[in-house]
Amino acid sequence: MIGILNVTPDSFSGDGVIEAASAVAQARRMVAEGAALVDVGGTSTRPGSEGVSLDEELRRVVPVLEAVAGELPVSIDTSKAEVARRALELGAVMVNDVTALRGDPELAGVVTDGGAYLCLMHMLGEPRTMQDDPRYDDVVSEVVRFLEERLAFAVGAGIAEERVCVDPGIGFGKTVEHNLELLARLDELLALGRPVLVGASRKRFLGRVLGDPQAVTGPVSAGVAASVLAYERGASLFRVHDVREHVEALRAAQAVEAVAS
Ligand code: HH2
Repeated sequence: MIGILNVTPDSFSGDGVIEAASAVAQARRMVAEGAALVDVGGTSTRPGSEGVSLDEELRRVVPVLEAVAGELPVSIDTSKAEVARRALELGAVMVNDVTALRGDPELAGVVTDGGAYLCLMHMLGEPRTMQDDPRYDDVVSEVVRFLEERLAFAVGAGIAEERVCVDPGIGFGKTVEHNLELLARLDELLALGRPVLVGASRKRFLGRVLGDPQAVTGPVSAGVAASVLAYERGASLFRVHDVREHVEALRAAQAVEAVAS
């Protein structure tokens, strides 16, 4: 389980904290609730967002990383090589890049040199415009092909394949139907031979499935259902806001599976 720690004023779920002290408290709580990793991010990638400058991103995440990265297992949610470099120096163990190494040409080298784990995520377009009428012939095979190509790129850049996980990028350039199809056919991503990470937590498609066409978030309960279904289809990493609820739900799902197998 990966707990989300948004050090932002504008994250879509409204959970962002900008005060280092509250961020640290939130990180400790998530680990106590069962998170194996805390994913620290200093820039919102919600639909329509513009991104922030390097200085601003560093100003947000460095104090939090200084306080927690030595004490707790931390990943850094960034596409910027300099942010990743500082985070790894401060003790982060994974880089979570929503651009899958397409955003900053220096990032692959930073991951290689730091011996870090890496998450490669699929996104169609960029956050500012990604929800403007995204189209695919077959969303699942296109996402698989993209991740396969990015995985080969990462390995070619010297990143150890066994350190990489892949993520279909729920909500990143996808309609409600695309997100549902990716979850329904998540097992097709297992062909890549890497652990599959899913981030459905509180995302807007869940609110829209429940009948609100203008929803910008979805309820925790619906996110938990999506994670359990993803788990059943082979996902092994879950990036979530609500750690306790997900840990409990997945433990129950595991107990059922243990009897079934
Ligand atoms: N989703 C968000 C951000 N980073 N990284 C991965 N690997 N997978 C995801 O699905 C993913 C991600 C968006 O969620 P959040 O961080 O809560 O919101 P915001 O970007 O608005 O801060």
